Amino acid sequence: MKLKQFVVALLAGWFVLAFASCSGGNQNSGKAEATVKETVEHNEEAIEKKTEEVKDKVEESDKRTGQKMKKLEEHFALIDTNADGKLSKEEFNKHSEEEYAKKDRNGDGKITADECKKFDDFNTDGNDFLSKEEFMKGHEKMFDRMDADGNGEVSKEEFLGFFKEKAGKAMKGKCGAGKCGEGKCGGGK
Ligand SMILES: [Ca+2]
Ligand SMILES: [Ca+2]
Ligand SMILES: [Ca+2]
Repeated sequence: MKLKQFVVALLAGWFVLAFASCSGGNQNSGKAEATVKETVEHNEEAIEKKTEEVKDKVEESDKRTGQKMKKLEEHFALIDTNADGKLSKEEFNKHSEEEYAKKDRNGDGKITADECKKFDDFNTDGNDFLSKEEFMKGHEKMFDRMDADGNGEVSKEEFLGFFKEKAGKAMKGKCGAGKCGEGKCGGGK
């Protein structure tokens, strides 16, 4: 779709150019015609080249998105321990607990800012580490946000939708105020 729009825009640009060249009087119409022909050929080449470039870029980005979605789906399957295609709060909490244990490498019950991108959001008491309670509460809030229809379970669609929306927001550069990197603490990594 984007590719098509791009090509259309390029073609529109070419018509404007061609028209401008043609409307320069007819004294040198032969010469002008040759110039237009040259311009056309040149532009066709340029369009072809650009089209290929854009196509490559779109393919690359599709591939990246595909990989990301695949990772998210794998992550969902990992949390969905009874494999019923839905995440219960129990499943999600259990996963959060495991994530906490993983992140707290030296096992002192503290997670520091560099170990968790959601640190500021989760660190409700404002000290310099996340307690397990803070980590769990933060993830519970995240669960509620993911559960878009509020039925107490997170479906795969809700899960993927949550991270898709987040990715969209990040792409638009609206990720201020500590909203970036959401889910990096275990929700969607
Ligand atoms: Ca489940
Ligand atoms: Ca804390
Ligand atoms: Ca739900």
